[in-house]
Amino acid sequence: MKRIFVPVLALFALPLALSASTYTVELGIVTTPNSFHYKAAKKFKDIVQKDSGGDIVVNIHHSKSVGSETSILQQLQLNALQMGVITAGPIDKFVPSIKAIEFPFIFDSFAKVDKILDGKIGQEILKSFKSANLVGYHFLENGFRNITNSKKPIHSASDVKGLKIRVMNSQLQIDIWKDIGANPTPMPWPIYTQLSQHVIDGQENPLAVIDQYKLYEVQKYLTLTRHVYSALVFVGSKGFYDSLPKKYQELLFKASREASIYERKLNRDKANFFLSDLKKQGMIIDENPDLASFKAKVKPLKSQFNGVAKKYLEEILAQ
Ligand code: EAX
Repeated sequence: MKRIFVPVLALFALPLALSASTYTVELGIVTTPNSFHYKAAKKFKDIVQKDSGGDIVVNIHHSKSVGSETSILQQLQLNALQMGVITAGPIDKFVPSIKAIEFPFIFDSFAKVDKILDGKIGQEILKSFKSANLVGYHFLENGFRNITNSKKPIHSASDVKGLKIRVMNSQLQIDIWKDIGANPTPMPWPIYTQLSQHVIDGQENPLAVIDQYKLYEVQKYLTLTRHVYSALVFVGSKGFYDSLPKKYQELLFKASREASIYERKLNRDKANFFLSDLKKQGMIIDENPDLASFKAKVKPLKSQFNGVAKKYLEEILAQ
């Protein structure tokens, strides 16, 4: 039966698929379908396909099936992929000015986050993606990052001393954890295996990521440091963008904006759920760490900033 039906189906399906759409967007993310990255990508896909009447098809490649975030960015530069939902951290190798929003302890509320990211500084950073042969479409949200580890409770910066911490592939993130006193190693996400095999003692991520990746199985201690606000970005290939008619260029911006607004709300609405679930899973949580001790350690990092990143950082700090 199969031998007869498969070729017949294929004959019908192929010309249909070819005639139905003019453009294909291959979209890469490193996280699994239960992540916020995926939910945003799915929303983007739905809007683009619907509003283009099927003329643009979006294929989502999740769970690192097309490589790490750094590799996705390189593939976007070459138009080997057309879109990605990427964490701001590893983007700073491509777009240095984004470091300004990844500096520790600069955001004390979502209101300030939205004001900066959707305001002049955010818009200028997104525009500067062009210089890296990329398109910065819109900011969305990973969340405030918190430290976890398998060794001991962390209350103040001195407790971090000597711990092997995985960080994102970003010199700024390495420097932050060096200055706090840890022994940081950059690694691409995901890192469950390295944690379970004790190649590293700890890591830092938003509560949603910690919970969705079941890091409570391999990390006993969680400290609500909220040290870095972790933005995600809808990033695209500039080559692909330039090849599109204007109406579709505008559609990609519109779909990114709508998917970002949708995802930020979803993420924020669920914040309490993740904290209570991590408690339920048995993590030992310090909800009131000595943040002053962490802030004191990272303060000197400001002097390493120069150029536009320095200008943005000063403007953010002044607000
Ligand atoms: O969601 O690499 C990381 O730590 C990022 O936060 C990643 O997006 C996981």
